[in-house]
Amino acid sequence: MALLTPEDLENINKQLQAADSAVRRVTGLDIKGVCKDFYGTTPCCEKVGIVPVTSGNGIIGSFSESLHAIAGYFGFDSFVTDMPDVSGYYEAVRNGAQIILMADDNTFLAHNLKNGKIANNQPCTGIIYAEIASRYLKTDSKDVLAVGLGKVGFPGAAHFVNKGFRVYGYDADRELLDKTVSSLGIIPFDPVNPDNPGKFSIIFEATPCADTIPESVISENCVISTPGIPCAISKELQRKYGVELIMEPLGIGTASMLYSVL
Ligand code: NAI
Ligand code: 2YC
Ligand code: MG
Repeated sequence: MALLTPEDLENINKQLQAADSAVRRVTGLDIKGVCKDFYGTTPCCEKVGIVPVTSGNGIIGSFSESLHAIAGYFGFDSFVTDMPDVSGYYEAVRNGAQIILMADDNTFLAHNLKNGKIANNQPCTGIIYAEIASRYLKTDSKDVLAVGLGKVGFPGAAHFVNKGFRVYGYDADRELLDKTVSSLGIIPFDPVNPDNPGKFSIIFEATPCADTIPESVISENCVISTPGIPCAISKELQRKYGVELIMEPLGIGTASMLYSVL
């Protein structure tokens, strides 16, 4: 499980603002607008209780504080409990939290105690990054390259399929790629196969590796929507092709979770 580091979360507000500007350029809406339109929900004074969790690798420096800043950025009233774990959960409920946010090493959840809705960060992240890319205003292409088909990538690829895109998928795990091809009906991407489209205007990446997008598939002004950490392309390639990069370590996925449980 690729865990966030405090370095990933530095200047989270600045990272969120930069991502919001990119989302606006790509879709015409800000992150809030995409979430509102996609989920059909609007926040109305739900209080968010953020509970630090000490299990496994333990508390990640600035993770809870980053969630507090992210919740505030999207207009939610939130607080981080003084206590972690079970005591923290109790403290959150006693202090009026309607939505609980908490994460161990495997699951990051949002749970709305009032309506019972619950969300998992991995599918919520894959789906919202795919939704943003699917709204790219500057292309009418319905071809998408999806690299990385795991817990975040698979739901993202499935979302593109559900929206009627032709998805070319690639994953380093051959067995996983074969399973995804048969379950989603996507086309296995092979960089050297002449039948595959050469270049894409919409690329989605969700891997824990850097530089996973080959230069050969990058078209001028394409959108690369990638929750994957570290970044899927170099700054040099981003500049060379005028790539619109949608990439942020935690906030876009968290907004997707919150809007999905309202
Ligand atoms: P996962 O391990 O379930 O899936 C990753 C997939 O990428 C695997 O199937 C693996 O075979 C594949 N892969 C690895 N290297 C590859 C390469 N060079 N080329 C093609 N495929 C390759 O991991 P998960 O949970 O889906 O997370 C993916 C990434 O997204 C991680 O870096 C994680 O930290 C990040 N993440 C980011 C979030 C955000 O809000 N930005 C939220 C959640 C996860
Ligand atoms: O500080 C805490 O409460 C820790 N227990 C938080 C652990 C989060 C572990 N998960 C991750 O780092 C990744 C993130 C990208 C979001 C989902 N998984
Ligand atoms: Mg994010």
